[in-house]
Amino acid sequence: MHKQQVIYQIYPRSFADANGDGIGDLPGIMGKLDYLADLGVDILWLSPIFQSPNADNGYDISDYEAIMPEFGLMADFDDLLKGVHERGMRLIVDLVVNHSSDEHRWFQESRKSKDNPYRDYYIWRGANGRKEPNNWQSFFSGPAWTFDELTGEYYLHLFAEKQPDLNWENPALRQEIYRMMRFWLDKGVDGFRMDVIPFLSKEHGNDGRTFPDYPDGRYGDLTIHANGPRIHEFLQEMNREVLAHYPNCITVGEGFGVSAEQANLYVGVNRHELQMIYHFDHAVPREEHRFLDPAPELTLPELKAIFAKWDRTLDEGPDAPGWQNIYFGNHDNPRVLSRFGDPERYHYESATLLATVLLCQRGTPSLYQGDEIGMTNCPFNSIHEFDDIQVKRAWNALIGPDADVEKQSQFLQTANRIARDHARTPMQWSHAPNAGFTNGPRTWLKVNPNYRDINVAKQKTDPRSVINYYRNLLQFRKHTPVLHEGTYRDLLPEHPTVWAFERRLGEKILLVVANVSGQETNGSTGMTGEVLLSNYADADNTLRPFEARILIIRE
Ligand code: ISL
Ligand code: CA
Repeated sequence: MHKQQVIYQIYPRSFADANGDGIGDLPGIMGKLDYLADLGVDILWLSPIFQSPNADNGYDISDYEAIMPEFGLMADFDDLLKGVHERGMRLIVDLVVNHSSDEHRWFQESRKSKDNPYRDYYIWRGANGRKEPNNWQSFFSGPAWTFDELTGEYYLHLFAEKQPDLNWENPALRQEIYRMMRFWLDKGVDGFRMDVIPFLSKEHGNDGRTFPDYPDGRYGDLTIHANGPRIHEFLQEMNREVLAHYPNCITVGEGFGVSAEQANLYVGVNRHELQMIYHFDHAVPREEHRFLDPAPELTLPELKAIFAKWDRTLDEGPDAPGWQNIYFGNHDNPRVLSRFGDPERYHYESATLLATVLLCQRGTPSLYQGDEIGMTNCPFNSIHEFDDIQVKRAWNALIGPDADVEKQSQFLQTANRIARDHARTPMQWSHAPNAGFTNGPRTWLKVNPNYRDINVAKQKTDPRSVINYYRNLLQFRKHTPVLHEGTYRDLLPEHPTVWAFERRLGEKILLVVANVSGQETNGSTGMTGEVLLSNYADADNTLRPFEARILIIRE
């Protein structure tokens, strides 16, 4: 079922604002369900919509069974879920259970005293004569431990101090999570995207209590916290206790820190853990030091190799086959069009090429809101224009108050390449003020100034537009089984600018040929066949800038 389907990720804060407060909300999404159904996507993934103080825009939950007031009421959610189902779509919510908000009542109780019944819902340790219990670092700069005066101990938070890690060693906590999952599934929710799920199990020392320092050479490498000793025990328990009782439940694991070789431990068909996982091998590296020392962008051969490796390893090994959720964009990465396309010179061609490559790969694709109209990175002119806690914490850690201008501009230049905010600027619906995202006077985050040129309304009526190419391609994909189950083979793995691959299912062979560059290819790629779909009106035997074609080969 999920192998034919396409996921569309909505970042509710930035999708559509129905009450004019400049913040996206559930009624806003409700108003766009016909748009989404018409686009042709199948499963909507909502980034967190639950009660939260928004230290990390909802990835810090203070009540797992209440809707964030800024987003609306539970009645709005019930209407939305009904509306999604009436249109034949499904809805999955974001399960953020590696950590909660420090404003969750569990944590408020836990911090009251060492013998509070909720104490062990979280991970508390003494300093043992050190500065912190060990040298673990947070994703959002600084130590992963914060001292709590009242009980004189530290609590663990791999993310912000307002995101204390939940203690999955505690069976009572696990049962609370399973009960909450059933609450949403019994309401009719169709499944979960599982936030940093590989991190639930933490590596303990031999005494079962101390946490070992980072080993030499891996200080601050947070992927070390993934794939802990009991992670598969916990996920198999979650499956036994919850997921197995809801056979249509969709589960997508955020596979941060999971290698291709480890993937089938999570998604192998007989593992009874998760249905699919997405990886980070092509995500933009964003550890703190990257804000001054950015990693070079992937070359095309490197990107192709990542896709080929993951496709191959899911078919190999004792737990094969597995399945993956593939993507180019999400709320944690800059816009894919700005990474691998050329929005200035070839906006339509490069946006539609990226759509073609992604939607013809093997795996369940996730589209990210706005990619279907070719939204791009946004110019942020000062640190004050950014919202993301990760950017702000890195700025404070790297650029103190007296940093020289050179260092400040270096940080801003890099943040304008890698920050997560690029994916979080308001969806661009029309050329109306604030891109039609809100009728109110302001928005919670800057609107990309290019919204007059790039917006839904302008493209809807244009037959040669990014969104209409997506609609056609989504329909094509829906009716082309070789794209669901067919094998994948990269035909030109070393070619510096052309991505050419084959999908094969029985006698059916499809070729996808894409020129991921602004230069026309010299001479033919030798890939010939009947053109089924292309982002150019005609086809000759060279590939023009960002030209993508889907060919059928009749053997
Ligand atoms: O900084 C990152 C990796 O270098 C981010 O991609 C992100 O922190 C990480 O991938 C985990 O992501 C998930 O958990 C975070 C939240 O900030 C992200 O938005 C979420 O997708 C904490 O819940
Ligand atoms: Ca609103």
